[in-house]
Amino acid sequence: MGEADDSKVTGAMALAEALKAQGVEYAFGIVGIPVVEVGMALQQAGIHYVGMRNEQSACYAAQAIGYLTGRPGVCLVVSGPGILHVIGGMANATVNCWPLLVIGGACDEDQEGMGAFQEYPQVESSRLHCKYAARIPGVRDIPFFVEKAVRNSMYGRPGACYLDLPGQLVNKQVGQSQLRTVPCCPPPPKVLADPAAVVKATSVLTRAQRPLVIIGKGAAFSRAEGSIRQFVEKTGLPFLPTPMGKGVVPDDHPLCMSAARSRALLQADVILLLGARLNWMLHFGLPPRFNATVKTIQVDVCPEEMGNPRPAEVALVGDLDCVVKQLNQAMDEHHRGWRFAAESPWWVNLKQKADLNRRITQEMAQSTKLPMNYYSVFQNVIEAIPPDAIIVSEGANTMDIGRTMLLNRLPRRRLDAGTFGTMGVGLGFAIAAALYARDHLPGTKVVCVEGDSAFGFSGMEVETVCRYQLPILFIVVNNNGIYAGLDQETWGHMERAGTQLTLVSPPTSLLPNARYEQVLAAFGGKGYFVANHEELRRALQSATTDNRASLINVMIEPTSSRKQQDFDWLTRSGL
Ligand SMILES: Cc1ncc(C[n+]2csc(CCOP(=O)(O)OP(=O)(O)O)c2C)c(N)n1
Ligand SMILES: *[C@@H]1O[C@H](CO)[C@@H](O)[C@H](O)[C@H]1NC(C)=O
Ligand SMILES: *[C@@H]1O[C@H](CO)[C@@H](O)[C@H](O)[C@H]1NC(C)=O
Ligand SMILES: [Mg+2]
Repeated sequence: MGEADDSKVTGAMALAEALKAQGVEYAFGIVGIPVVEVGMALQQAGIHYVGMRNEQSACYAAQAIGYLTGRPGVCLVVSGPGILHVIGGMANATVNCWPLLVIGGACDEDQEGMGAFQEYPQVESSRLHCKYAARIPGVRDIPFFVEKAVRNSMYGRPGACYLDLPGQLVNKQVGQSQLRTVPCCPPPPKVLADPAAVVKATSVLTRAQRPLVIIGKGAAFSRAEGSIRQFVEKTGLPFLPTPMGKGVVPDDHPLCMSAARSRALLQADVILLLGARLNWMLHFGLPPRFNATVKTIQVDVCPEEMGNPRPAEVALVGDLDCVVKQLNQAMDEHHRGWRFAAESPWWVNLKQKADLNRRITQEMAQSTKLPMNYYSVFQNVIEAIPPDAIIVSEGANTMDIGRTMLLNRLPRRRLDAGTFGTMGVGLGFAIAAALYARDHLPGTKVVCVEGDSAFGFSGMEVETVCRYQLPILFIVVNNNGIYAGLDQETWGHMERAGTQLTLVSPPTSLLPNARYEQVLAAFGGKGYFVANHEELRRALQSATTDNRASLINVMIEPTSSRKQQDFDWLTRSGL
């Protein structure tokens, strides 16, 4: 091709084409100097661009897309403050092991060190929070860096990657033929576990008196639902999902022992961890929540996770789905016909405890007392929403009780505050889930269950939801506060006493009876304010069939809480 007919491309166009070539489907962000043209170029390249109202939400949406599709979503932000606003999101994606690519505009390089507009050490700031961070040196290098960042975000343990785009590159033109060409990186290569360790795992498991399988979100991410279901059904072993492992095997499967979670963890003698880490969510695998002598069989894609934080009896490194297939095969070869006895003392013990816990929960769920409690609200929600809905949730009680009450029957249908326990992720996750549902799972409803405090972190994203016509159903479980609030009357006494509210109102309290549904209504969505079960049922019936976004603001007892727990769950303060 001659110099004369070598068509020119800008940095923005080269970036968009490179992302498209790497299989990126969605980008979320907020534009400004110097990335406005990048946003437009993304759309020209056929990548869905969603303009959000806060970079954090954009970053959460992009990482949820990474989890749902297996390839990273892009988060596009401006320099300086834009980058600082996504650091939390990058950290989150890395803590959660979700692929994500953040692209930040940067000041022009010839102004660096001079106090340029929004100048900030962006690559350095990102580095701690992601797997790979680099500045793109020139337009011709863009395809190389994009492929490397996309590949790094997915390979090994997934996480966030960051690319810095100096402003002068955005509109700089080069001939198309000058771009370094890089093919689309394939999905991560699959790794198998050591065959001898696989055989050892089956012999440890089959000798166990009180075995337990824990299914984590690593299993959901690697799409291991088929092999895991086969494994638990073949072996008849009890299993527990972690919050985002819910649905890999249905929550209402007879082998699911979520209702006896504490007992199962405490008394198990062998635990098979499938893509679940022994972090705070699993109480580190240590006493008092576990038996000190429990043996663990770890299955994880990340070798560094092995033996963390306690030695593993068997360490199986590899792709979750591949390793579980290996386990299935080893069971057939070495323990053909073996099945953990359904009449064993362990099963009897677990079922007794699960039945007892279910009865207590059912009693609270059937309560007709007003104001409503969490359990009776969720009972109505689960009866009204489609069984295959994607459920997004955040809050404290709202999320914890919702994990128990809102069942998932399919994998990757629950997104919540996860490993990092971050408030503010819900709206971004819901927006990503709604786009994913629209394009990949048509007809699937997205239900976003928010505590009233949690909703406040990113509530203005409801404008984004209405702008892109995403038919999300929001349910705000409103107890007037963080963990608990005050009722209107008590608040009123305080106000009328003319006291300085900043000195006396509890730090956990929020404005009583706040009308969150009106926020959505302001942008054309449908809001409902409900204070009793009948109103809730009617609102759910109407909202689940509505093609608009809806928000049901559900007033509950301000001091409603969880059923009595055997162990405190991060509640040292007693709140
Ligand atoms: C970014 C962030 N800031 C603060 C917190 C502390 N925090 C934990 S849960 C929570 C909100 C809980 O209240 P709500 O969402 O109303 O749920 P509820 O327990 O009242 O149902 C807060 C602020 C957090 N987890 N993340
Ligand atoms: C821990 O396990 C051992 C061996 O299975 C058992 O003897 C012991 O009673 C268990 N301890 C607790 C606290 O359950
Ligand atoms: C990070 O993403 C996870 C997904 O597991 C989410 O649950 C969590 O709240 C997020 N945390 C932050 C800091 O964004
Ligand atoms: Mg609350």
